[in-house]
Amino acid sequence: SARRLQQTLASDASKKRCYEFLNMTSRSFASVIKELDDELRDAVCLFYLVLRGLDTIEDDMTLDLDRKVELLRSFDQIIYKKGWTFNENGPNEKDRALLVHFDVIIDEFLRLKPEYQSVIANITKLMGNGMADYASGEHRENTSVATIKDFDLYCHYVAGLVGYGLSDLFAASGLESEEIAKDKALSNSMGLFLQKTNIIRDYREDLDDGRQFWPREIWGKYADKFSDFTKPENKLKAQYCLSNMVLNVLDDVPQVLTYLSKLRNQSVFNFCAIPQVMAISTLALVFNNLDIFHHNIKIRKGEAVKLILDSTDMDNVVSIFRHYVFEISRKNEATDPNFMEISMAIGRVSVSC
Ligand code: PS7
Ligand code: MN
Ligand code: MN
Ligand code: MN
Ligand code: MN
Ligand code: MN
Repeated sequence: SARRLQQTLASDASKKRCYEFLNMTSRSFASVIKELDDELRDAVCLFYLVLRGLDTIEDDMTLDLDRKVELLRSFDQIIYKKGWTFNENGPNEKDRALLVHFDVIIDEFLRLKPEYQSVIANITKLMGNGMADYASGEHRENTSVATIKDFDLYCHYVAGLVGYGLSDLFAASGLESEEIAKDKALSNSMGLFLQKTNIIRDYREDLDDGRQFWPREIWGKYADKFSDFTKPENKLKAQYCLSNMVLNVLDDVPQVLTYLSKLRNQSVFNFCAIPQVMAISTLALVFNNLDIFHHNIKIRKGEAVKLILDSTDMDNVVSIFRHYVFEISRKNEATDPNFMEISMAIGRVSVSC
């Protein structure tokens, strides 16, 4: 009928706009999401956009705190409110356009199969509440994350939960077996490895934005103030603090490799593996690299392209991990207080792959 046709055309247009928002807001995920098979692609795209909206609220340091907490805690309901848009003014956070036109994302979210909708809403609820706890000062000392346990919990909320949700979507699509969604610790590690590496690399950017994610339990061993690492007289302390952070992240590598080895679908494998190989190469780049205390560093474009082309199967991914873990062990210095523990963590990675 004419009405059906009109609805189909409207839906094609809003789906197209969602993919435009994806290209606009995601540096790294857009290309791997677009390569996913079938209906899983749309579900993951909408999952990304919903969480990108939530993270934009979390990251907005100009928003009134009570209002922020209210939005974060109710975001899982907002995604069901047809026509909802974010109208508060305030300086432009770079992803704000997505929230201003959030009605488009809601329309497409509501067109997903109910199974996909409920996975996304469930994770959004858990993440939004976790973000709200941290934004309102729980688990923190002043502005910093206090303990390693708090650090792990924060990373669980903002990234480990993404791992849970993605595994649930893979299973719901039938492209992967139900097994992949059962081992929560493996899915959590997939997110933690990405998030912790991002937090190390973004030391300076986050500090300049007034945000501190490194746990005091680690950095407090090396300085009195988190910003002290930018001072030239603290170079050595900064290097040792950084190596302690890298040591902390290496913990998750064996679980990441175990998770990847369980995947069966090629498009899902590429989607999962590419961000992880980018992270291990970033980790090798930041290790003992004092530039991170002054400006943003990134792996070179050519290296990133090569990694994407090479991440085709488990054997190749294991070779890539071995290569970068070897780079880390080559840079590991005997005078570093973390030398021995880093050697042991590398040993654990080596037996796992
Ligand atoms: C749904 C693909 C594959 C089992 C927006 C992918 C920000 C590192 O510093 O944007 O804010 O710029 O560079 C992604 C597990 C989450 C964890 C988390 C959702 C992998 C909102 C990614 C992405 C699980 C909270 C992006 C966690 O970093 O950060 C989808 C398996 C969003 C994944 C945030 C961070 C993601 C992140 P920045 P980025
Ligand atoms: Mn980023
Ligand atoms: Mn954030
Ligand atoms: Mn962010
Ligand atoms: Mn970051
Ligand atoms: Mn950022």
